Amino acid sequence: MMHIFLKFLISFLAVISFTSSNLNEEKKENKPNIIFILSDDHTTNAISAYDGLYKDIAPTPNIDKIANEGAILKNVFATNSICGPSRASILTGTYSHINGYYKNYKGGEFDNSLWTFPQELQKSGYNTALVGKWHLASEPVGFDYFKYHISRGQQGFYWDPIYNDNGKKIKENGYATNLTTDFALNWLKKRNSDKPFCLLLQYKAPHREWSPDEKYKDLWENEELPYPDTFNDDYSTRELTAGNTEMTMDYFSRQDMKMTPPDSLSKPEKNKWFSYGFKRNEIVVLDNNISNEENKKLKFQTYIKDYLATIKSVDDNIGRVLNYLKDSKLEDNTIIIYASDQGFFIGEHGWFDKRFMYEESIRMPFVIKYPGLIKPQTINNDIITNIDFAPTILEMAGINSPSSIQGKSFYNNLKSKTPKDWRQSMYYHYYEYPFYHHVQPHYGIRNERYKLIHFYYDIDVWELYDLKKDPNELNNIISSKNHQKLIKNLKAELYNLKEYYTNKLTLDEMRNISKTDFGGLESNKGKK
Ligand code: SGN
Ligand code: CA
Repeated sequence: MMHIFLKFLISFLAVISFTSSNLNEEKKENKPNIIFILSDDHTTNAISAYDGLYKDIAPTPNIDKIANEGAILKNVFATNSICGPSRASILTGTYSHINGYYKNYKGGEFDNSLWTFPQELQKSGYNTALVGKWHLASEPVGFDYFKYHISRGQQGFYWDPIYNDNGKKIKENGYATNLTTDFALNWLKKRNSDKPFCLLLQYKAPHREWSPDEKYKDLWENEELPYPDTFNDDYSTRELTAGNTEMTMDYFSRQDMKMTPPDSLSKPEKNKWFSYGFKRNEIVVLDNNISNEENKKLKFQTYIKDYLATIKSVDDNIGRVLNYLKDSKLEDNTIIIYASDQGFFIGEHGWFDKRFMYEESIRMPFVIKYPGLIKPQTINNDIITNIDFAPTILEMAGINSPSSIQGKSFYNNLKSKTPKDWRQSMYYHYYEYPFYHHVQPHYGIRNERYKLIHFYYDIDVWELYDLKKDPNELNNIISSKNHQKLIKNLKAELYNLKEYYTNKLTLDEMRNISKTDFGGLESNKGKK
């Protein structure tokens, strides 16, 4: 009896494995659809799948669902932690010094004659679309359809946003995260279904000024949310770098704090009133009857609640996309990725914003689902960077990348088959200075355990962190006697990486690039 049962079980399993291998074969013939969802400034510390401080208070069930049904990547890093440059690296698979987009919009314009992965997909028969935040100044190339945020230097608005809809300027009514999803789903419903598709769905949220949807405005109203461990960092070992920024709670504006201006003000006066807080001598006080220390905490509470609430809308809307795929039977052959252009500080070191090579800023969230080809609950810890996205997406679509791009496909890593020669360290370089946020330009190297950084603009400071012993990067051990040999080796490896990625710029040339270019600001005036 047992024998017959076993025989039955074996043939049953054989049928299953045959069907699933057939399914995979079929997938190779039918090109997968791709939905690449990119948000703006979403730190892994605010995604429950990454196990951050707010995981129980503000869970992200839909992002977690992608991770659970596919892979979560724990060490994906931006190579220049700021919006436009990271987007340019994602699209071109190259470093800023190769694609030329070092700083945000007002410091330049992305050269749209460059090769990008959406163009390659379009050329290979994909139907392509971009909806939401673009932020690269020049017109998007490689899309059959685009509808992207304009106004405020292409940052766009949370409420009643204005879009460039295939060349037409359109003001829409409502909340940006919901609207951007509506437009993406509308395009998916109307697309030419004879072709595979690639949709870039790029949310403005949770970018500054962190405006939540009406229904989420008062979530956690009477609660005091927890503070990160380094909230009261006094920068004592890093005063010239970490200690001299414009990213502390002192730099929140009245608009960030959602204060109400007097009725009597004209529109320009109101704008000025709202932007109070940006300069060093302008400090927004929420309550005159409490200490500076208590005011700092109060400001953080407003900030963190608004930030997490905007993420709740992002997560809800990802849920809408997942439901659409399921209902329209597209789930099995669609790759879905969720990432953000860089990380963000949510009170760590007493900061908001990004830019620094410190962990919270460079680590990008990255979860991906590809049914049948990436195993559910895959966890990957390899060092991956934003220049690797383009070749990976193309390889999954069965398309070769040109040899001129610098990134490497991590498709094998996602299948738990990391190549033996996979990189052990990454090269980083941040340029924009002094606006916004006064972060000294720097470059550096990070491997699994150590991080070496050189700040060079108008200071000459090296920092070394042991991420194993000091994960919060509070102790700069550059002068430690025991580490001098390591520092020598890391420096050599850093210069090798710089050479490998062919960054031939001298320190003076790099300083020149860094200068905030007010001429650029003027010359970009009038551009959409
Ligand atoms: C705006 C923000 C800055 C932010 C940059 C870049 N100020 O200038 O706080 O660092 O964008 O952000 S704001 O008050 O005008 O919002 S990025 O994500 O586009 O790089
Ligand atoms: Ca950003």
